[in-house]
Amino acid sequence: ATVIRREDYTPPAYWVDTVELIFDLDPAKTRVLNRMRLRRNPDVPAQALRLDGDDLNLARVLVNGQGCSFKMDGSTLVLESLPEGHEPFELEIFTTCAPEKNTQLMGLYVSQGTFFTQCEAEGFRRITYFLDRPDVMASYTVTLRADKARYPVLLSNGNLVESGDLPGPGNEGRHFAKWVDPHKKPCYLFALVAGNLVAREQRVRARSGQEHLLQVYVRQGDMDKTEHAMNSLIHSVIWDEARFGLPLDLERFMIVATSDFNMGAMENKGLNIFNTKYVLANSATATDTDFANIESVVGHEYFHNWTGNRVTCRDWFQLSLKEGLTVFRDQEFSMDLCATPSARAVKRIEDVRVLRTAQFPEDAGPMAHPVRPDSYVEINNFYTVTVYEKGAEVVRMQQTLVGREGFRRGMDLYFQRHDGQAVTCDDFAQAIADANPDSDLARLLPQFKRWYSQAGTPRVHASGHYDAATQRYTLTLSQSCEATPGQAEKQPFVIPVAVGLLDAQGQDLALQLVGETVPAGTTRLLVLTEPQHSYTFEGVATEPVPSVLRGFSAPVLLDMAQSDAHLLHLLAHDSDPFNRWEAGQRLALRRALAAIRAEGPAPTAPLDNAFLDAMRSVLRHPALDAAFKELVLTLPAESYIAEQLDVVDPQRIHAVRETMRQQLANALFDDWVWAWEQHKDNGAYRPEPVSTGRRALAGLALGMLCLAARDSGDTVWPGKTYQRVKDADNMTDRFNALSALVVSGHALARDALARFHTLFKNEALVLDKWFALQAGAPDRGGNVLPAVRQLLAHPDFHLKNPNRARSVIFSYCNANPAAFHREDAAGYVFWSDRVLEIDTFNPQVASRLARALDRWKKLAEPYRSAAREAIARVAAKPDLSNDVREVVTRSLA
Ligand code: B3K
Ligand code: ZN
Repeated sequence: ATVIRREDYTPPAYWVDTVELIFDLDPAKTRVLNRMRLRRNPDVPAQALRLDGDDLNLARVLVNGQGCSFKMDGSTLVLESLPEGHEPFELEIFTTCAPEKNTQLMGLYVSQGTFFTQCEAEGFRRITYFLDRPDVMASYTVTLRADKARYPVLLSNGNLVESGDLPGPGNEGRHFAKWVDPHKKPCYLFALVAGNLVAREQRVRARSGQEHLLQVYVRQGDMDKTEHAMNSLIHSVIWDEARFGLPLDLERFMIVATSDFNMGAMENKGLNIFNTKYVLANSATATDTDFANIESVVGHEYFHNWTGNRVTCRDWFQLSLKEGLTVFRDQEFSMDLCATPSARAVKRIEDVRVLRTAQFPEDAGPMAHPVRPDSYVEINNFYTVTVYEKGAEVVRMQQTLVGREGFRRGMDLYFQRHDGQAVTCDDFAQAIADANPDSDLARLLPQFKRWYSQAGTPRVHASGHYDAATQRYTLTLSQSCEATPGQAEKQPFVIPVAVGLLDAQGQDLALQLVGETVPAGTTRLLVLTEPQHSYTFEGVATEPVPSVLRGFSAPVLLDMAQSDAHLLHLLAHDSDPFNRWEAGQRLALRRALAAIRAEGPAPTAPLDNAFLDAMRSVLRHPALDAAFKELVLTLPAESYIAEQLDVVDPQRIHAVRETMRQQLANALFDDWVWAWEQHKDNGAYRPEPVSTGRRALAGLALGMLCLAARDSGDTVWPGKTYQRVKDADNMTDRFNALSALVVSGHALARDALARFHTLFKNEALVLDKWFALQAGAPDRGGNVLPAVRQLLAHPDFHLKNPNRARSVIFSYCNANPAAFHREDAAGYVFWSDRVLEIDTFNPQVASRLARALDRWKKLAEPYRSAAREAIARVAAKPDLSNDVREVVTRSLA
């Protein structure tokens, strides 16, 4: 396997101006005629044309209509004797491929009798020979030909210009459709779909007056689950015009759902292809979380139309140029759709929670890489939380530094400069800075860009000092960042730290830095650029309580010696909802860590009355939203707790957290009853933030009541919960009730699971939840692994379907630490078997699973050695995919 390096980038030796593709679609043998107009790139020394290919059967190559000599270099097609000079020439390549044998789900494949494509990052080479790199942008004309009865719907990018029955002998029952994409694009945005599908349609009129046709294509029978996706799409179109002035640039915009998909969705120009999980929803089958995810993924793919498609990446190292920016955009979209500041804050907290529980560990582990990586073996391994979520934070910091309006100006300039181009992360940051010449970003740009080049999560240490005599408060911030693979030394980052000070009544102080004549606001943005800097506020009458890193203004670890009293004060009063939530998390974390570190058996009551009272006050608070309460009352995840420890004993962490949950359940019993009664009824189901929050809190309460019942032997609450499984009128409430029984391990769980399965046996996405719940259930004496093995043998289990594989195997290996990390190492053996098995047919899914043991070096014995052995066992297989090989090699390094 070769290492690809960013510094080795050179422009392509040839440009492809136009591509004409003709497909004769057949699951066993699809014929592809690819007619291109190419010309030599005058800026590059003359050289052979090297076209990427993978798993293709080559039948014919013609240059300007004449046969021509070629050779193969591995799977690369090499043409040495092409016309000299810079005149365009025509190259015609005829290949075949076998879509029904394509289990990788990259390139052209068949899912439930329908043809789909997935080309990003390097799948187009599995369809035809091509310069498969994002900086080669061409105009596409695509003709699809297929059996009309089996494939009545034929779709590709752009506009439909012609369709009809195919004439002539041999074409009986066959038809065709011809599509022209008016926009140039890199080949990774190519797509086709052919099958028996139906569409929900909606016409919308843009500000310019132009009409557009929006379509959501699904299988017959799924139409009743398309309304929310369509609404999300309409909102996306409106939002991108309103917030960024970016209109839809096509007559028609299509979304197509498939149940076999490696990831969430794909932004192919005008023809987005989606995992059904992010399209199909109605109140009976989808939870509030599903509805929210659909909204943000539909938004995300739509927003790519400008950030990714109109302006694309020069090379794959620049992936975050489109992904970080588009995640930022979808986060802002979901926030802007919130009616209240509180709902916005809840969304922000959820996003930060993902960053901290998934990206921070990545940044501290063997796969750590900068937002703009320097090298890769397999690019598909770099569609990571670092490139996506940390990348989004890096864009967010730019917005923070130049302000919301300044950021809009920067985006305008970015499109003015780069529309139609393939560019770099530098080009993006430069545009934002150039549009805001007086900003801190412009002043600090080279240093700011270290966020793109340096891996690792910076640590900010904060300490405050109050001087009563001078009525001054000094906050000292310092920064550091641990070494990551290949980067021993780190230079200081530009870290925007939003700070507030609370008085003894919990009110925000007006803040005045020394040297200023008047106070300016209650939240100040301190921009830390040095290793250490002190900021002094004056006119501070009494010792304040600092609220540091409000809104999580930078993706850093914050170290601060905060007393319980200060944290309780923040939890009770902070006007910044993020830090208010964070104070509760810190109080809980502190108690968890103390119990984990304590000598001897884990303490039976890690939570003190001060903490429990504070939690009760939040739960009963008359003014706080239910959604926010649910976040505060949820303890930090086991994986998040693990990250705070140098040596990780997953069993101990689990035991302590479970004890804390039990204590919270018992001590607040009456309050949980109250919370349940107050929030359980919400009228007709609507997936909007207020009732979503109420359902979440009711669900948490029910879970707690079932836990409490387990301790007390009470049967009333499990009984009520079972009743809820039976008669809930929406999936959120039903699934929360089912989870409460399963998680508390109540005897009724068995029956409830069976009943649930019977009800939803024909709903694939609901069955995924059913599988995932069982594979993710709390371990009781090692019972989960045997249950997981049984689930794999269940008639509804299909290993080759990524969603189903993830629902069982990932839920167990990646999301159930105490069940997975077993003293007998059986979890690891199971993991290595599945990685090896899946790698034989779908390397991308296998490679994701391979990362379940990323953090093995932190594990306590006997886990550590056993984990290492399991990884070595995977690595020992000689014919691993590049995908898995890269992950296990880095893990063992
Ligand atoms: N751009 C695609 C991801 C493609 C993943 C390729 N392994 C989806 C997205 O980020 O919108
Ligand atoms: Zn994306």
